[in-house]
Amino acid sequence: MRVLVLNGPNLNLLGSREPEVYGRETLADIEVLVRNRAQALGIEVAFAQSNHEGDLVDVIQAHRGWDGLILNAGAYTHTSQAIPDAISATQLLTVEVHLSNVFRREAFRHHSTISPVAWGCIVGFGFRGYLAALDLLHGRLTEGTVG
Ligand code: CA2
Repeated sequence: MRVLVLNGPNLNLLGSREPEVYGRETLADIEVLVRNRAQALGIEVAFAQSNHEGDLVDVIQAHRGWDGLILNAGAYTHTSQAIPDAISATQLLTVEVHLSNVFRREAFRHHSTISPVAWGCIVGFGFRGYLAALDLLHGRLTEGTVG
């Protein structure tokens, strides 16, 4: 089982500012936590981050045929048409993750262009959202159920 964990713009800055919104963990910390959980579950993971929308599309396309995608597209969540198109084109089973509870924040963060093409969305649980996404993908892919 192969899962891509993809992070969008500014998430490379995690841990440096706004810990009350995004937590104290750096993206490298989150990668270690995800890799440890993935190893325990027998999942191969690839981790990537980019500040550029087209790069995110390229990475998604390059992982066509993988089993799952855990995606925090950052602010592109609210604007991108190309990223959901890439998800639709590759048919990657996608869990959308947001560290913060976007529904407690500004109205522009309440809309996601990713959600309509995602299996589901996890918001507001900080780094734990990535671990939950991994568990959910593992459950669905091993049980063969849709839910
Ligand atoms: O809550 C999330 O995970 C977001 O995807 C984070 C995005 C934001 O635009 C979305 O609305 C919700 C922003 C990520 C910015 O990350 C920073 C990290 C450290 C310091 C400043 C920004």
